[in-house]
Amino acid sequence: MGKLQIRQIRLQEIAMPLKSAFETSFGVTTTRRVLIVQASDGNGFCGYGECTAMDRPFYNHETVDSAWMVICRFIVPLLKQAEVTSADDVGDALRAIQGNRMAVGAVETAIWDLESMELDSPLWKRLGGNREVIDCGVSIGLQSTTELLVEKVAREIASGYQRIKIKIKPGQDVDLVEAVRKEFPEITLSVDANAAYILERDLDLLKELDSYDLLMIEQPLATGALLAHAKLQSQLETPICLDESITSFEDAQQAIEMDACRIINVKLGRVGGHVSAKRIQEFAAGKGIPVWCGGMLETGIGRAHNIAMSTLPGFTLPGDVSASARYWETDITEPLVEVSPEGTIAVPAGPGIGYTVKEEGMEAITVRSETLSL
Ligand code: OSB
Ligand code: MG
Repeated sequence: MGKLQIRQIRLQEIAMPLKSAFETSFGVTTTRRVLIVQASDGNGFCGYGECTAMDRPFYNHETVDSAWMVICRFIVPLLKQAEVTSADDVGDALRAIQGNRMAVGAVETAIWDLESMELDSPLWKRLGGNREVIDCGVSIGLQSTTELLVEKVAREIASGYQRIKIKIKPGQDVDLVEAVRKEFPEITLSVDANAAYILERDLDLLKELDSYDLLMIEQPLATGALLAHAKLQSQLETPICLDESITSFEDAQQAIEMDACRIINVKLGRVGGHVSAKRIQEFAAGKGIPVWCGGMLETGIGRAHNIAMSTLPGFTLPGDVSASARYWETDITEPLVEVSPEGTIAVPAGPGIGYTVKEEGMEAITVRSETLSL
């Protein structure tokens, strides 16, 4: 292993308008505020990571602002103190930090990219990936009408995506699933509630979803409600997939052992970076639990890290990693992340994340920046 030296961490907040608003049970996103982390070694190499925190604490407790503060005030000083010399050790160096996994993950993933660039090696290979194409699905937000939703589903199926996920919330659930199923009886379909249901109130409704041959029901109940998810799973045929609830290896272990889920959505940010994600997928695979890569409306940088993670052997279901052009008029990396007519992404062959960051393009949409020396 090369001796890594981290000399500088640069934070940049950019504003990226989405092509179309993305609505979930917790709210609407029209512009993505994104915190990008750049780690440099002082020898001309740098690596990039993306903080997946949103601007409001509605998906989880983190925000762009909280992550910014945690990185400046706690992560950088701890890294300095620990004199980290490999990307593998970053998580350990930061273990005193409770929660704030998206802040940690942004820095950890940037350092993985940096180290891979120094070693002139593709990140996905260094992580232990074993596939050169990944399978893709799409996540479709809540729409103003059911007809519009059905149209959107048709468009994504025509593009080749292998799995369609639609967002649901109380009042917009069984009817949407019914309409999509009626039009597309054969597609691989799942739903994502983003924690909007309550077991005691909504059990009958959730049981109704069982009759639509869904691949999974993602995060129906509250983030902390592992026990309630286990109770629900015992009354459903459809596998429950946990997203928000899984913030660490321990969460994954506990959820699997208590049968609170039968599938896991792994998000790099939510679990704190590549080492944690790798451990989770390995444990899940050992228990026969499939995992897939979730998305947080990432720019090309986060997308590239997601692609690298998705090459790990446990990622056996299509993820929410889809084409840049679905979200952005112009992305900050090149080439664009593109999806084949078969619904796959070819894993890049170049070193690091394998995509080039367009620094001038990023500068033009930068809202604030800060550079910290180590
Ligand atoms: O729950 O998976 C989710 C977007 C923002 C926050 C949470 C979620 C999502 C998505 C979109 O479903 C995934 C993507 O296309 O990036
Ligand atoms: Mg989700």
